[in-house]
Amino acid sequence: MAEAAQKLYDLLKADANCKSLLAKNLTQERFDLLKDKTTKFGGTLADCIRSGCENTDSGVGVYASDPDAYTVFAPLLDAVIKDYHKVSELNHPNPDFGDVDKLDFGDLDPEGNLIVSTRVRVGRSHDSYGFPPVLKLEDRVEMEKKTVEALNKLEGELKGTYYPLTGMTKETQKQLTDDHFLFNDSDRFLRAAGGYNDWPTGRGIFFNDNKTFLVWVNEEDHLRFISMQKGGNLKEVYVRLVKAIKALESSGLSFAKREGLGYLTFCPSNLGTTLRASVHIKIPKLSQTPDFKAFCDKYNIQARGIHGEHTESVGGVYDISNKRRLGLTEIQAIQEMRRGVEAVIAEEKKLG
Ligand code: ADP
Ligand code: CIR
Repeated sequence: MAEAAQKLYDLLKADANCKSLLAKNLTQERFDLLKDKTTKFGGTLADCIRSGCENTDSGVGVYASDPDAYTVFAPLLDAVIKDYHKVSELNHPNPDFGDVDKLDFGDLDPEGNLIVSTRVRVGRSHDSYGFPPVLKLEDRVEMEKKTVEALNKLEGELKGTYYPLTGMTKETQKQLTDDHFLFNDSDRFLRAAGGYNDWPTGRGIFFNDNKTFLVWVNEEDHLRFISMQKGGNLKEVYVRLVKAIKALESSGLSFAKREGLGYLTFCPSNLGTTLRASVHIKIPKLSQTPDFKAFCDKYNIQARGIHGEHTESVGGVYDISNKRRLGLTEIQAIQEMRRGVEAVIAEEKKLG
């Protein structure tokens, strides 16, 4: 067990240029302290660091093997979490979605010139199961069954149908992915972490008729709830997601949570609120300025390509979202994204 971790650690140390949070925070002292430990789900240090050691161009480089890893491997994971979310203490507040009847924002781009679409997602984990490195095929199948039972209870605007990946034609999968609704198995960071083990068994997507509310089952996290639509109406998208979270939390499912860390997810970058609110936005001018990255950092926003993390922009359209998810409430994360997007729009117009 320790040998597997040692081999991986050697790979990490062999890349002197590695800038990941793993490389920064996995000191020899922490490695020695953790290398022989195992979680109650059977997770090891090797399971947590494999992706970052095999992919030294990782930004974060760590995935938790299971919910218990956040306790057993806390000396490493806490340091990475503080670094990513820019907090000095791990005292994540209780969920607070704000008063959805009194939101002080609506459409972030009322003229409809720049924002192509808006999406807000959260992740949830079943508290009785581990994360991909320790999951067995039967676990995924069981989780899928429990999840679909809960999803089938949704009503009104949230009512929809579950489409398992097993049996879905390649054409349908491609179309849904190209249209930004479905995930695929092309992320090498997630693959190295065990995220695609037994692919595609146990995975699938649920959505309503309008494809404005979707649930990913057993992608990176056990569950991802997604609200999205064309245009820039953040209010409509957010209110729908809050409604869905509340409905699913009272549907019999029990989600992994930890005092001070909020909701637990596979990747430590998603902990806490687990909320990522994004727009696809046309910013051909701002994105070409040398200060684009610094501009994003200033507003705690992150720019991604339009086919998801680690992809490129197409035609000057970027995915702009809140970067921090822990140490602030859901409504504060939304407001952080909103302020960032408003600043991006103002800057793009100024440059025009
Ligand atoms: P996440 O962290 O939410 O899983 P990814 O970066 O992997 O995000 O993106 C997942 C999918 O969601 C991709 O297909 C991406 O294009 C799509 N997506 C993200 N934000 C938006 C948006 N605002 N509008 C449309 N699609 C989006
Ligand atoms: C990295 O470290 O760059 C990848 N493991 C991705 C980190 C954050 N993204 C994610 O969880 N999807």
